[in-house]
Amino acid sequence: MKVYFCGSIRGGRDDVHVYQKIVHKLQSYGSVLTEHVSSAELSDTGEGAMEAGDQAIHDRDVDWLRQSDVVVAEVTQPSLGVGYELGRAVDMKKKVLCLFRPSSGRTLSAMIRGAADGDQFVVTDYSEDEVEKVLEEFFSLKESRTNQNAE
Ligand code: 6IA
Repeated sequence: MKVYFCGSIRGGRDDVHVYQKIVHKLQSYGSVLTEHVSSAELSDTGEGAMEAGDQAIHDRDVDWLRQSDVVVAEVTQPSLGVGYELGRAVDMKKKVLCLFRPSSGRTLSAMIRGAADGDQFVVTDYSEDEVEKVLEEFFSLKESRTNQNAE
């Protein structure tokens, strides 16, 4: 399974330690195409980034998004890039899980919360200590639905 993980980069790197936990867990389900998003070396100013220009980054990421089987986004830290990726993912009819931490004191965008349909586009409120359990539940449900559809 190919997983596309979205997390804020230029939107701010405050939650990078949470992205690391998520990516680590996602790697037990398949290959994470965007592992670099969780890199502690990557800063919002581009420090630690490859020399690719913005267009190359965009084109490569959209290509990975197309290849992916599932999209998981940590949406607590608002990011234009993550919002854009989610819009493209919906258009590509990808299965999407958005993870939001209410303890941040933020209110999630209505365009993300309001897109939830409980099936193809799932939005889950969680706290950092339950992130692994939330991912386990999502992937076991996803598997059982895939098996049902195959029968
Ligand atoms: O607007 P943001 O930068 O917060 O958007 C973050 C999202 O866009 C992530 O989920 C990534 O998949 C994607 N993205 C944005 N920038 C990059 C990038 N290098 N490399 C790969 N994916 C990216 C940018 C480095 C930059 C700080 C010079």
